[in-house]
Amino acid sequence: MKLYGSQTSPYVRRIRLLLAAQPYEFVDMQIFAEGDREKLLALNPTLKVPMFEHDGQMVFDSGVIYRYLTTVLSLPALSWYQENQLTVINAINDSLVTLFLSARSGLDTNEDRLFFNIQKQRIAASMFVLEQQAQNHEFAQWNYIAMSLYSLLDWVIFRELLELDEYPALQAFYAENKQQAAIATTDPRLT
Ligand SMILES: N[C@@H](CCC(=O)N[C@@H](CS)C(=O)NCC(=O)O)C(=O)O
Repeated sequence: MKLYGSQTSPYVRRIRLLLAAQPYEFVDMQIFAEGDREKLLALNPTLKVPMFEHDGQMVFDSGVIYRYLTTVLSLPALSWYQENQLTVINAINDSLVTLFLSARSGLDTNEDRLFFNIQKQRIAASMFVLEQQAQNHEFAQWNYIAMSLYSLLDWVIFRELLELDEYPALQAFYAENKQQAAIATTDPRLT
């Protein structure tokens, strides 16, 4: 089993947390640096991480990798409710990546622009829903959904993308799970 990714990516981290007890090779790539970008392009035309290689099969996208691993590792399939939770987590993650890359491209994301405003509206609405679910203790089990949520929150803190003051239940979830397996070794601050 071989996982291609980067130390900072929250999408990669959720798979690393899932594989915490498994032997696998981690290929740490600098996806925006020239050499690794060529390697990435040769392996995956979407130019995104993570990718997963097993038994001569290459699998793209964290969600598809999870589905692949449900078979290989006999993990439980996600319920439709959990699928929706993951979609909400991914919506925040994707919009934050979009804003992050916009800022890195020299754009002022504080400008009153439709493109930036819809990302921010999606992030706020989705964070509100996750906060309510955390208040209802819906992330009490350390499963793939909780791992995905933790990876998102820690990346938000690491990159200073959002203030978490308005989300006390999500902060409590974050604090409660700091000691889980592979959290320390997958910390994005280790870059
Ligand atoms: N839907 C993908 C999203 C993966 C993704 O956006 N990864 C980011 C790193 S956090 C990436 O590779 N970004 C490169 C880019 O957007 O060019 C998944 O779940 O794996």
